[in-house]
Amino acid sequence: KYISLIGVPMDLGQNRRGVDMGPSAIRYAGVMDRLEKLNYMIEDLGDIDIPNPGNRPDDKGLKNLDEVSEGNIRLTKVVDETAARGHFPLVLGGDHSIAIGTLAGIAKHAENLGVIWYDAHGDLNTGETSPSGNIHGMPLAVSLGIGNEKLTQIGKYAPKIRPENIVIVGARSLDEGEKKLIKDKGIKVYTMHEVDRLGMTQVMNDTIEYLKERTDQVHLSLDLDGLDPQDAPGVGTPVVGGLSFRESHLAMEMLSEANIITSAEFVEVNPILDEKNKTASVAVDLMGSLFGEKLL
Ligand code: DIR
Ligand code: MN
Ligand code: MN
Ligand code: MN
Repeated sequence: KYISLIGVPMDLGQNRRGVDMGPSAIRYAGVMDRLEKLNYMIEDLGDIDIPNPGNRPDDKGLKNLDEVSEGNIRLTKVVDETAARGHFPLVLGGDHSIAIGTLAGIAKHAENLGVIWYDAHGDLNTGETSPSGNIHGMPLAVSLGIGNEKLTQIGKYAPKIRPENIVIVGARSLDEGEKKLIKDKGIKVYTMHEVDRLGMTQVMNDTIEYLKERTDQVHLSLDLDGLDPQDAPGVGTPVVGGLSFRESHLAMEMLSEANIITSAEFVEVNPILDEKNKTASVAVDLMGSLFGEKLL
């Protein structure tokens, strides 16, 4: 089996500089060695070229719209080619706006793509509902075909995913427009309340069963801020009360056993805000579990 690493040094989808160094931080934390030990063939495709930020007013409330769009168009092409070669695309972020390109590249290779959105946030905003104008709060809406055309039309088709094929895990910060979209579209969400009540074992069992019934491939989009800031401090928008390292580790092991994940991205690693590269190390630990690492 082949895994292709794709770095995306994108920091224009949000306000905190430094997340563009996420791919370097994850490589430094030893992702190649870790996955090679699991008997995968790994190729590192290097980093996608991200345009410099322009010096002009926001586009209808969307910050750096043209640059985020162009970066994602380039990412779409690389993910598409990677999937076409039968490799597993493993995308390293970079802020979460890059999920727009990852999903645009991968979705055309599936009949019915499923998505696990592991995140403190819903990332279901549009220019109209966003409190920040930051595109990293919008990629899930964009992938549903909702939002600015310069984003929804990347890959020249929309939508990339159906609302009933999405499962959000770890949510604890949702804006009003996002709550409305979740209700209107019937998107399945395991908030922290459900994780507390049911435990991660049942949450993942239900998630796996749900996606197995209705999808043929599943993309894992893992925002490190889904974890609690104690375990993953190097993120731009930390929210207290998050998923623990242990819960996340278990979730990855269960996904590995179920063998349903066909592409993944680990995003929002910001080494400038981190403590001794802890968050990148956690990302690599989780990748290890996702790809089958076991103690015994
Ligand atoms: C907030 C924060 N909902 C926004 N979103 C974040 O700006 O749209 N997503 N941090 O990961
Ligand atoms: Mn930069
Ligand atoms: Mn996110
Ligand atoms: Mn988030």
